[in-house]
Amino acid sequence: MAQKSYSTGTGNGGETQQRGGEALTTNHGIAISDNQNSLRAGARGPTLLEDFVLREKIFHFDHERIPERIVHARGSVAHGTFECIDPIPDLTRASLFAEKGKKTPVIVRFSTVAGGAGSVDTPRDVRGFATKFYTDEGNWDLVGNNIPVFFIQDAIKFPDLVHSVKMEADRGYPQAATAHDTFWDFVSLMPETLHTVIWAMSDRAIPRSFRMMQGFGVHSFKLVNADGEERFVKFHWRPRLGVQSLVWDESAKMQGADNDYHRRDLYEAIAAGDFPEWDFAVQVFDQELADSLPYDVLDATKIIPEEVVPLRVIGRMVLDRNPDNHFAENEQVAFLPSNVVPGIDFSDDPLLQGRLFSYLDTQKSRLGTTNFHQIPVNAPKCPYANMMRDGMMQTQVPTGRANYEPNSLDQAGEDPGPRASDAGFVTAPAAVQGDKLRIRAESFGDHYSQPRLYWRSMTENEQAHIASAFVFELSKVALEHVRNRVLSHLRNIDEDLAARVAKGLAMDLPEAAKPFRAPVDLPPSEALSIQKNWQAVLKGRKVGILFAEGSDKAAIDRLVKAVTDAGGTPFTIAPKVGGIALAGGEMKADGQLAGSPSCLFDAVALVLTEDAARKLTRDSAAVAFVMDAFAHLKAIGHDAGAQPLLDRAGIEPDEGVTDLGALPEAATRRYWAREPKVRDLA
Ligand code: HDE
Repeated sequence: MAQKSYSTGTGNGGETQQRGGEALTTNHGIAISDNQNSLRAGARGPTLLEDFVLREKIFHFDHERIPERIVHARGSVAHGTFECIDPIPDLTRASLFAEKGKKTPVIVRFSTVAGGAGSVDTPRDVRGFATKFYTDEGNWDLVGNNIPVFFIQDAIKFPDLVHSVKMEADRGYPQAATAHDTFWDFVSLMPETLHTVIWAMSDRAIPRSFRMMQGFGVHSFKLVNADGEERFVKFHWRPRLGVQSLVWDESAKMQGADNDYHRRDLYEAIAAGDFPEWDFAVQVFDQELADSLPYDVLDATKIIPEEVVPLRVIGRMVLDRNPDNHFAENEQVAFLPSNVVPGIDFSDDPLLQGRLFSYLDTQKSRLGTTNFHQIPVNAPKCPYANMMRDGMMQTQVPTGRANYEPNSLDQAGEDPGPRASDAGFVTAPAAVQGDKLRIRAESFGDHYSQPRLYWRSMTENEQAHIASAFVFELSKVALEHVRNRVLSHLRNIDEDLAARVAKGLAMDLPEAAKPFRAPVDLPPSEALSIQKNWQAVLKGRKVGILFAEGSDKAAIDRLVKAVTDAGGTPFTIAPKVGGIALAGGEMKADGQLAGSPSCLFDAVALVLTEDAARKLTRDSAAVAFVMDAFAHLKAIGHDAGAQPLLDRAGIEPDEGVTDLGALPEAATRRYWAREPKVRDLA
């Protein structure tokens, strides 16, 4: 029997479509009569080599996988639209920013960095935030991260950084984790990593959702207007739901409960019409301001705090369409920082300059051909034409003989092909002079002031998370000299941080490392703290409602409605999913208790009779459900019947433990003040 839906080549230049209900054929269009049995000699005899249907099917299957990305292998994509809300023609000639209301289609790929394509979604890691804008002047790829700085200053260190963080070369573990010898060895020897490392040890590296992450272009780029005037710019995405993160124990438990937590979260939100949105903002500054700063704007390990150069919101992005096919849109999408449109230009940041080569190069190894731009997800949505020809998997059929330029074929009445135009991309002219040297600028030499700025911008609780993350990671480092060296750097960031980490490791503090440039005290930036900028909304958050036999159906219905009305997503959980008799009717649950631990929800409700609660005190999944919700600093709403289960889980009442009516409001927050009761932080 034929499959319901399958892909067919249309024979018109490689375009494929999904169609249904038509004849199943081979890749060469021969109709297949039987897709269940191979061709054999006799009913129980050997299979025949002649079976082209079998051979083609297995041949194709054998080659279905392509190399995964060397970094950012695990990612999730969504389509959407960028809209210009505050045009900036005075700053850039880029057409996507020219008019208020102008819309540009986009695809965004969010990713982890260190893990393989099949690894988990919630390790401690930087997240990629790569956007391809299909502008009417060609594709612009803003290939950013959710952390505004990077580990290294020069592209030549990238292979070393990545080798050190990936699973160790001999043993092949750990997967998707920085907590091991080689990563911290590299960090301890390269103090330029420390700013990004302190961000990675903070809650930024355990995001609650892709929908709740900021995005940063990281490097200084340039904007160039129609008069050729140029300014520096840094690009920022700001999630409308605010930045939200997990707590560490929760993120670790999620890895067991749902490998695909972030991918599922994004897909389900879009499928439900709950489209994630971001503001797009620029930080624009000129050379004079750059020269006045105590750090170098070409150094990708530095931020420019919002308090120094404010953000100007110029656009918004909505992601409203899920991919139709994971391979075609996620595995095959190719982002290139070298894709810029007229009006956007590169700075001399040595990390950016190296990236301009790497991403084009890697596509040949991953997608196998220089014609990767013809893959539908990568092709520009505006016309494109040039004299580049042929190559593996060429799918276009250019006509005529104009495959060189200049030519005068038009004088013979032939099509001369495309020509360069005045409207084309012009590199912003810059005077460059200097000796050819393999050297790092001295202005890149302060590695401690900005990590100190970050540390001092955090709440007390956020600082405790950072110190505890250092303790956790370094506790997994077996090489004592490496731990010592990391501690010696932490002293230059902040003595209190260093002392707390040393105490957490039960180690003595070593001498402070000798800095190349002595750190200075930069003013803290409120904008960097997640907790100080928390948006108390239920929109985008999920509430797990546990019920069991005999629960009050009306109370569950009321809660489901209240959560939905407030923009949240209710999810009902019971020991059995198929339908349970309740007071007031029968009810099916969305998930079974054993497969729906509370780490998957932002808040939980317990709607239980006393009898059922008593019974659940003997079910470790139910006890852990409540204990973990409390330990993960979540709101717990409950009725009177749930008390035996709360007692068994050792719940001490606080402002996050409420009755069912107060839960929708309480569920908009996390209860950080509870943390010292449930965890011994560094
Ligand atoms: Fe990347 N990076 N990177 N990177 N990067 C890749 O390109 C590289 C850097 C980032 O979802 C690779 O197509 C070098 C900074 C994202 O497909 C590779 C250097 C930032 C993604 C590569 C950097 C990023 C990548 C692997 C130092 C934030 C995923 C596959 C000079 C601004 C894109 C690929 C996607 C992917 C090289 C540093 C972000 C190997 C050499 C800084 C979001 O080419």
